[in-house]
Amino acid sequence: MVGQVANAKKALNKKNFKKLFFSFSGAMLIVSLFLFSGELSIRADATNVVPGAKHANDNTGEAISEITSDDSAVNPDTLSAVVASDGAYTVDKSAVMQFTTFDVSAIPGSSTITGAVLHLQYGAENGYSGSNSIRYDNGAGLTNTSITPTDITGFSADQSYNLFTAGVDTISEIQNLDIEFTNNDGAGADAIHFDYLWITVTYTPPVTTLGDGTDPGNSTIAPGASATDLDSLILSL
Ligand SMILES: [Ca+2]
Ligand SMILES: [Ca+2]
Ligand SMILES: [Ca+2]
Repeated sequence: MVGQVANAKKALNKKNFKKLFFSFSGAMLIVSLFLFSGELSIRADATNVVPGAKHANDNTGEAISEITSDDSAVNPDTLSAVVASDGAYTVDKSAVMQFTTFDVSAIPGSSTITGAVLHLQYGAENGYSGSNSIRYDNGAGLTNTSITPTDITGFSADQSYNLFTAGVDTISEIQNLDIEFTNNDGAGADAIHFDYLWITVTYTPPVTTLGDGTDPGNSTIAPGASATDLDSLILSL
């Protein structure tokens, strides 16, 4: 009887040990996956690139600073006129909004672009009946995106269009890209108001590799380079 109890206890301990071991391994696996994905996210650099200059076609009368922040408190359903400093870039009936460069200064020079997505938010004055889409020009003329403002209520949710898969995949193309919208409202004179518009760019910065035995003091590190491997480092004071 005593022996049976001892054996049963042993079996129980074994079972518990197994249970404990597997839950511990499971936890470690989750922890390592977490650490690994953390490392990946550190290397995926991203920045929002805002319009840098207006095209000569732009006759809205608005300032670029109106469209670089998600900050407008206007009521887009009732706002009918261009108002300076209200945080909305207003495109009245028959007016043209067109940006001809984007400010890529935050992206290190030799980076590899891995994504470029246009993001914007708009509102429409009640009665707007235009049909034009937001267009982009990557050198081949103005081309429709899939974003077409309609007479919604309030400001829209974030609207996005994948420029990268449309061929905008270098720093220079992003910098020189045109984004355009012409208000072709019909009867009445109803405006489209943009709160923000930018391109979210993801990129891999340049990597500088120093050969073994190279004196780092004699090397030039590419601006924005990310160190990925270091055999040894000697500091001379
Ligand atoms: Ca304004
Ligand atoms: Ca509306
Ligand atoms: Ca704004």
